[in-house]
Amino acid sequence: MMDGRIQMSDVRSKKPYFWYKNKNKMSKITLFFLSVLFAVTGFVFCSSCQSQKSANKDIVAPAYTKISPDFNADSAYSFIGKQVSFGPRVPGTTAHKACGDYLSAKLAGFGTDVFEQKANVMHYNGQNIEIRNIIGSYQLEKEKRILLFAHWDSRPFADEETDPEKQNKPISGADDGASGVGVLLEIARQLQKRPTDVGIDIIFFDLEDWGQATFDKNYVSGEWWCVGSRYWSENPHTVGYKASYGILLDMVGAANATFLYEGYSMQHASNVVSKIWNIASNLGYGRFFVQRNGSYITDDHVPIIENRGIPCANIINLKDTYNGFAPHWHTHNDDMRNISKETINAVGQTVLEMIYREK
Ligand code: AHN
Ligand code: ZN
Repeated sequence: MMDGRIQMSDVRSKKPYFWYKNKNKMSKITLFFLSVLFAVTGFVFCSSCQSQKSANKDIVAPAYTKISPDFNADSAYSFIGKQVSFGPRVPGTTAHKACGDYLSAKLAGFGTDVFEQKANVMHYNGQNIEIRNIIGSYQLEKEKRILLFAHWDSRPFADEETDPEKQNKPISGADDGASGVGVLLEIARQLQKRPTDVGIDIIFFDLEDWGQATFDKNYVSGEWWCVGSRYWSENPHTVGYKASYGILLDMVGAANATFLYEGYSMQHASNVVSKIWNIASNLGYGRFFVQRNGSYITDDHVPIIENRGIPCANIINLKDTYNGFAPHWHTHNDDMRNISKETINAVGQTVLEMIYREK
């Protein structure tokens, strides 16, 4: 009983096997093994704690490294203001001609190969309108290409106004038209400084916004929206033009804009949409790029999807209003007061990041 060996009675009394009735007799060897055991379990436990901590850190805050150059919202803002300063860019007017010349010169100045596509189309009112699509291309030798586009014309009437007097006047279109073009001009300025791995084509489409007015009682059936992009989609400036995908910027300038998942974009380019919206979220622009379904909008991306088979995503400010758009849409409130540098920065930086990540 007193020789230090384990007794059956000790086991039954649930004392651990290394329990000794006489602690003084605990052998030095046993003490040594015990301390080794504690040291090893302590080390294993602590190191597993450490790795657990760093694993948790990775899950909570995934590191995202922006690889694109900084988009300059002041610069984009000034390009929007310049377009608006010409007056409404209604096809057939001197303001339209002057703004077209400005856009073409800007694209050339930013180092693109410029191609202007001109054509005459018959519109629903019997008017013959000359359209002018303005195209700027980077690195034409590259086979893999991405298409970025916006419309540069502005609507000849303000049919969302209630006063008939106001309805018949053309809108400034700071958001509806000029914003997308302004953001793309700033992207072009960045592309001149540092090229992407893929080729980029920028197209400013004409005659997007002369769809028949809601107040017009002589309804004429036909495709009266997106005429410039439809023309180009059937007659591309280079034979068999192809791009991996396209991104349309339409009404991307308003404060608190919400870019929902537009219907046709989801139907034909859901992978492009998820990439764009994920990048926006990673860059901290989730407030603008809301991950929620929006409505289907007949816009410049539709003829390009249909006729060229290019998957296109539309970045467009969609709202839960009766017409689906922001309150200034097709009214005289669509002027520079609506343009937010925060919004154009979110859009410009997201699109830049998207194209600089392309290999
Ligand atoms: C429709 O209202 C069906 N499409 C409008 C597309 C548009 C007009 N984008 C800007 N202005
Ligand atoms: Zn419009």
